[in-house]
Amino acid sequence: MATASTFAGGLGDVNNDNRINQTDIDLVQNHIAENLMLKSGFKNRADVNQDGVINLQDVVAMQQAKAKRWKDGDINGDGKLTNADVTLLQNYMAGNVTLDGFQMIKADFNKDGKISMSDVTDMQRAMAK
Ligand SMILES: [Ca+2]
Ligand SMILES: [Ca+2]
Ligand SMILES: [Ca+2]
Repeated sequence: MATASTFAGGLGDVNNDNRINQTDIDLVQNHIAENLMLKSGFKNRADVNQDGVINLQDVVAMQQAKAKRWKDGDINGDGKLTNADVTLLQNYMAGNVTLDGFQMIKADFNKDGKISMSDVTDMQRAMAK
């Protein structure tokens, strides 16, 4: 596990405590309302759909992540981590499909706050176990 001193939180886990809860949602809502501006390292994790702006869409995705039971890497939401999820992520990275914010949160499999090739390889490794 990464140390707490680094910006290791996954997408949506703004305060980096390993869960997405009301505290994270409050941070993002305060940022949107300009009551409290997030620092750059926090901002990336608050922009869960990675469209470059932190807005209500990100809050909605975080509320979904908080309210629903979900599994890391289960991007298509069928309750399992399978090749279909890996293919979906690869297609997303190739620009063939778009993912919504909640899917992006699940796609950040290694919880480093971005969607990258390492999520694909880590998902494949997790499936091979
Ligand atoms: Ca966004
Ligand atoms: Ca799945
Ligand atoms: Ca990642």
